[in-house]
Amino acid sequence: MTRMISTETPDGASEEGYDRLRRAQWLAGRARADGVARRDMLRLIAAAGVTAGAAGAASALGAPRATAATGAEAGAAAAAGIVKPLPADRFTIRGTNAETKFEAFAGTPFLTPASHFFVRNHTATPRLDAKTWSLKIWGDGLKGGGAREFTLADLERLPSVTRTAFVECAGNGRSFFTTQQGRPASGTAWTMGAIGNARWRGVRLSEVLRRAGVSRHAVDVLPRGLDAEYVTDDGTNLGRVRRPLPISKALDDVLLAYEMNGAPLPADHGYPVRVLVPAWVGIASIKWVGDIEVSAQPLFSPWNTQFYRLFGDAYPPEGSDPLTRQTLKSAFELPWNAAIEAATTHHLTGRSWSAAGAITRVDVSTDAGATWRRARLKDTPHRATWTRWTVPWRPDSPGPTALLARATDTTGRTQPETTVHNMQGYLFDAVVRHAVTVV
Ligand SMILES: Nc1nc2c(c(=O)[nH]1)N[C@H]1C(S)=C(S)[C@@H](COP(=O)(O)O)O[C@H]1N2
Ligand SMILES: [Mo]
Repeated sequence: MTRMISTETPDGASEEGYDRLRRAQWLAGRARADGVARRDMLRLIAAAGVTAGAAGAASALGAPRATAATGAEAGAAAAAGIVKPLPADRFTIRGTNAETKFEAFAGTPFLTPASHFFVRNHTATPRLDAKTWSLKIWGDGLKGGGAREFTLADLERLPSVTRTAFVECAGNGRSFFTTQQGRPASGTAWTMGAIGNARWRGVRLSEVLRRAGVSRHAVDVLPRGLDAEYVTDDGTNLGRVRRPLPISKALDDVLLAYEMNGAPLPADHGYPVRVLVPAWVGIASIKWVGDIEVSAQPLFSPWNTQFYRLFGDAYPPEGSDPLTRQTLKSAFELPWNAAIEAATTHHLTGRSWSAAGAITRVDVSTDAGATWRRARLKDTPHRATWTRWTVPWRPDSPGPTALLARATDTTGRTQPETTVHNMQGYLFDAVVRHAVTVV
């Protein structure tokens, strides 16, 4: 029997309701799921609360074969499709992606410079011309059904807002499912560097939707990237990267960002405009957005059906609800297996972050978890950004040990010792045992 693990988000209940309603609507022929395999939809509708008749058929189908891009087998020579330089002391190339080495954050301030910001590309960075770029808002969720186009100049003329937030891949930390918990997960083998924290400037999506004439019948919006169509390892073309957002979220705190840290967005991070959904899984922040469908019908895409749900022993066969918020994590700004000199005082540094609340404390152990002490926080903590911290350490005896950092946030949640496994390795939030050697 499977056991349902609910996600920790306080708004989990409403997301669950939202998703159940969407699946029921799909069954009734009232939701669209372009590009989503029918077997994936059947699997999803086996969830409690959706018509019982479909459940039998659906339960015979296993969780999907995960097809996300895997690792860096090809070696670090080519990060095919990334434009910016990727020096080896700063980035680890993983297929079409580049992970920031966490130790490379040591030299960076609170805001991550574009030169150090990780890149997650399903295919390749497109070279777009801001002069000819425009954003098309269309769909039957607009009054009168007519489409509206906005140039970059149009967006820049609208009232702007700035917001500091991390962008973090839902699979950040995935490799620790293998190395620390002994159960592999499919997908890019990130350590902890699939995150960056920046100050984004742009226009509220709600502002643009209002000007486009969003109607009260709109239920979902579907931003879509201008990068190439994504073909999975088994050759299935999933179309262009896109993921629906409920209209309630779209009208809340979502930005159409055209600046990152006071400069135009770099090519690799979505130039000229990306969606920015603070605190949510990175996939929600669609780069190089070219159009946004506003729909009066519920929408699905492969990025909220076969990907970005939790599948595995602890979850129902149809998977969890689609992922929304990121979780709670910490990391040391040190290389793995760093050599640390004995009988010298070191100032260990690291960062902790939470999507659900501000960090309230970080406890550090330098003896593999036997004893703990509190780190000094260097930033005023806020939700959806990170907080830098430091702790002094004077190791005496040479030999291997593990450094642990364990954060707590304002919701009262503390990082656990282990994360319940899921097949695609999302939302790893356990305390990492960072191997070092005292020499
Ligand atoms: N158009 C488009 N948007 C995208 C992606 C993509 O491949 N194409 N990758 C997503 C994923 S999975 C993540 S984690 C973030 C990464 O943002 P970054 O590359 O700016 O760090 O972008 C998201 N937006
Ligand atoms: Mo991601």
